[in-house]
Amino acid sequence: MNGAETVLRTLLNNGVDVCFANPGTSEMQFVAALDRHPAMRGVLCLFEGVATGAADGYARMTGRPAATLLHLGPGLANGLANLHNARRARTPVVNVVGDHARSHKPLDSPLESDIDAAATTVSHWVRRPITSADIGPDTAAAVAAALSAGGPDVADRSRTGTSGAISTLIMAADLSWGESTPPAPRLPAPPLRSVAPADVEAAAALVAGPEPVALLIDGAGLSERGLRAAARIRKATGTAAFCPTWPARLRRGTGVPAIQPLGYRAEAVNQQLAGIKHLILVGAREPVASFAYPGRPGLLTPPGTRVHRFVPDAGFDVVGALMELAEVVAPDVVESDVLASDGVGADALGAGGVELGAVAGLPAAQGASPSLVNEPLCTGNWARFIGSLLPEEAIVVDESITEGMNTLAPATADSAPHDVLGLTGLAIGQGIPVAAGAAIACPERPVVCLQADGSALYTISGLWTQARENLDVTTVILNNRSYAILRAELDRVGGNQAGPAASALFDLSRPDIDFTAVATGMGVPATRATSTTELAEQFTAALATPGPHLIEAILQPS
Ligand SMILES: Cc1ncc(C[n+]2csc(CCOP(=O)(O)OP(=O)(O)O)c2C)c(N)n1
Repeated sequence: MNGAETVLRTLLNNGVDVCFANPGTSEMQFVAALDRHPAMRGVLCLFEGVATGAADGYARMTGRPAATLLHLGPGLANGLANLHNARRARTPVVNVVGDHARSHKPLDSPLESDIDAAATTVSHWVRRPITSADIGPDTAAAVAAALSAGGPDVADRSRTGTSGAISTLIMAADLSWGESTPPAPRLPAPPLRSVAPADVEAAAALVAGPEPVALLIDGAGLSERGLRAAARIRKATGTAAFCPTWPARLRRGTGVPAIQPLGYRAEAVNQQLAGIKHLILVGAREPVASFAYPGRPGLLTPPGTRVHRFVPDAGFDVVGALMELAEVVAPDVVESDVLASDGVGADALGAGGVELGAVAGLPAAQGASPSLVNEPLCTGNWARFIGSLLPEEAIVVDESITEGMNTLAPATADSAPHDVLGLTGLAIGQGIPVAAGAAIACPERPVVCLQADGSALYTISGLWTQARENLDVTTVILNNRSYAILRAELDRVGGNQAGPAASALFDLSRPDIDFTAVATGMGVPATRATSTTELAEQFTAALATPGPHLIEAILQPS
């Protein structure tokens, strides 16, 4: 057995059986070993950002890491942006990066670069096996490290969401082709940590006390069990709850207590948190503005609000902590009493506190026909139609950027129950790859990728992987033919009105990009919609036919 085979077999022993790959010469031994071990599913990605994004989507849905197979420093570097998103999502990923044989490295051949430096920017764990005896144990350690931020076992992770990290194993070619020792057995993942009883009591005192309190929940707390526990707390005490703008994974829809995402812009968050005296972090980071703006604070917590780190990070048992808190402050409210209408949004807060489950004017839940006013598609209407037609147990990948920023959450609060996967690290180009990975993770569930046009183009070749693997993904390109968010940002940083030179850098026309032609060329059947009726018809037809589809929704300026 050679070293590459030891890596592959150790990955399999440790529950890693999908590998999103873009290989080169230094990874050929690993590629050859795939034929001897069909239990490992190799998935070809035509750009490394697709491989790393797909690994992220896969693990967000299974709780188990996938492997990526990347070609030296440049291959890893091409995948960094989506590894950054995965790191921010706390997704477990195991990168296997090939390197030159050690005898070859001093020759400074063309692909020689500092792989370790590139890996360190996103990885929680980086290691190079030194001898053949290290290969099995180091590979097992890579998987354990990816799961190190918590999770008692694989089955539990898949129910509750991920709390992992990025591991990068760098394999010198001579170790890959050399004779190796046997694969290593499974290493247990470390258990989630529990919150101390004193911390539960302290949080309970705040929640049950006289001053306005809000929970900010992330990680596994956004699973159905977590949201039900938060809804119990709210029902007994009136405590509001929020989640990040674009969480890694959020359960939403009928029967699921709704939670209000914090707005993307500071002004919205200021409104949402106005009057709150205590903000209790439950597996969430303190809210900060995504960027600095002249004269504006970066921290979004209002000056009079105290922040309490009840569940410091997702390495803790977030759901368990919420349930313990619910037991203390809401012992008489049982889970079955908590309906979607008991959402944990901030409706009690006045300005800015709109409970998503109760937003007026939305189409009825899935199955009922929305009032189909046939009008040109625009920012204001597409989400309502998608929301009303969303199938049961859909996985919604949200890279809708400006087009869904304020509309998607309310439009889907009453949709059939589904999971939403968000743009955690704001490195765009995540949607199409994450959708591919999620579809491989959950072949029985429909995946709906709501994809802004500019962001789509970074990793558009992921459509080809969706076609190659015949994945059940319906991509809706929200085509406003611009980097719309950047127009607003120019103004917000004090850059004044965009003149012709600045405008040219936000404009995706001249020429218009024909997404239906691009998709068809990659093997994904595609249609174009310009009106709400066309979108509804094409979306329904795409969902009814297995395999990937793309709908290019041409949006008029609102
Ligand atoms: C990797 C990366 N490169 C560049 C950016 C900067 N950026 C943020 S949003 C954006 C444009 C997004 O345009 P689009 O996807 O069409 O969405 P829209 O703003 O039109 O809603 C860019 C270039 C980024 N966030 N990440």
